[in-house]
Amino acid sequence: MLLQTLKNSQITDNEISELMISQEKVAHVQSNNPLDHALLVLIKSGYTSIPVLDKQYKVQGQVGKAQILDSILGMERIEMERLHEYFVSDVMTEKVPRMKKDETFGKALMLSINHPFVCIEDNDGAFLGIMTRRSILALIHRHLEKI
Ligand code: 2BA
Repeated sequence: MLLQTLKNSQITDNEISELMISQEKVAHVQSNNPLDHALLVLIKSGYTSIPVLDKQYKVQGQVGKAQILDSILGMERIEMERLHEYFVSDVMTEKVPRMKKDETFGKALMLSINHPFVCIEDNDGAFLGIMTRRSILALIHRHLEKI
């Protein structure tokens, strides 16, 4: 019933843009960045995990605090002095949910079940921004209020 309502409701281009945090506001790193830089960006931004982009602003994957700390976990302590030995490419995962801007809201909703954010790309694969679980839930809430 809810899904049908959402499928039938016209989610306009405007709303998709509204949902998206645009690229310039998304905290991100590049795969050739040293790991200490990536940890700094993650700590300063407050996010658990952020997109990894290449020089052409194409999505390569994502990296999170847990992966970084795991890579420098010693037998008895976190060996922070080893941070500069690694690059983002050593610990990132290429698994990142992604979709094109003109794909359906249903796809974004489905992806957000298992992922806190979805990367949005244009037809050439350039990174446009992210759609977060929070903005997807907010849109559903807005549509439910209209029923
Ligand atoms: P998390 O970092 O695990 O954040 C989970 C939720 O906690 C966020 O959900 C948000 O509601 C809140 N939160 C965390 N850090 C925050 C902060 N610095 N300021 C305000 N609220 C904060 P969502 O907003 O749905 O975001 C889902 C995921 O999308 C985040 O997961 C993060 O991985 C990513 N994300 C969100 N905004 C981002 C941005 N501007 N740059 C990079 N990644 C972002």
